[in-house]
Amino acid sequence: MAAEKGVKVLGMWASPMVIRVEWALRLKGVEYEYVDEDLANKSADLLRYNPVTKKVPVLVHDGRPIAESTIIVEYIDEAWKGGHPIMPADPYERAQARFWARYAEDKCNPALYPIFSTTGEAQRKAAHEAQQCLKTLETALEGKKFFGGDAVGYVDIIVGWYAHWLPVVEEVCGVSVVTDEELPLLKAWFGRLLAVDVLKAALPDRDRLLAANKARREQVLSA
Ligand SMILES: N[C@@H](CCC(=O)N[C@@H](CS)C(=O)NCC(=O)O)C(=O)O
Repeated sequence: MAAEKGVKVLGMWASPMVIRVEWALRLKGVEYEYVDEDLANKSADLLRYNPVTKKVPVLVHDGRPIAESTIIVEYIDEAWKGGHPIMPADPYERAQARFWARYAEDKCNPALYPIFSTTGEAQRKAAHEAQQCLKTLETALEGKKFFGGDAVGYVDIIVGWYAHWLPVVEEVCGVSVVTDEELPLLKAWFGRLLAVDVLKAALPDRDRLLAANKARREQVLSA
């Protein structure tokens, strides 16, 4: 049987990890088929293409699957060399981009999640700790329009979900994390990032995201 041709993304509409892959493909101008997964009832394709973690996103390129969003984004940049460059051309800058992406994955994301599962004093403490992490991340934006410089690059794609998802989490949880006072560079970057048409076009509907996160928070707090 001939190998399956084309580009497919196995995703889940509310996933901030999946948006990275869709953004990278859209920035490159690559056409793809999007398949929305029910994560409570994973498809045979998801289990077959990502038997190790069974998570989305999975990119399937000409029948060959790749898992892990950060790895997929790097793959997209290498597989479609033309068009919008995602990784910096300079090896030192590339290493710096990987460093900040890793910092966000390893430090900022785990610091953000507890805001969602706590209330009161514990939540205030979690929000403060998340702010400290984001303040460190923000230093990588100093003097720049995007983390990638004048254009959206790897770090923007990896942490860009904050711009759309964090204000939703703030509203659902009744806390302020990214404010003009505490994180002015990051806040201004939120606005610039969400004004990029190709990125904006892939975002999930805010009201739907808000409703899903409200329901999830209630579920988490009542568990
Ligand atoms: N490190 C992974 C994380 C992916 C991930 O956590 N995906 C979630 C959706 S946001 C998922 O598939 N969850 C289903 C599960 O854990 O079974 C990546 O960056 O791709």
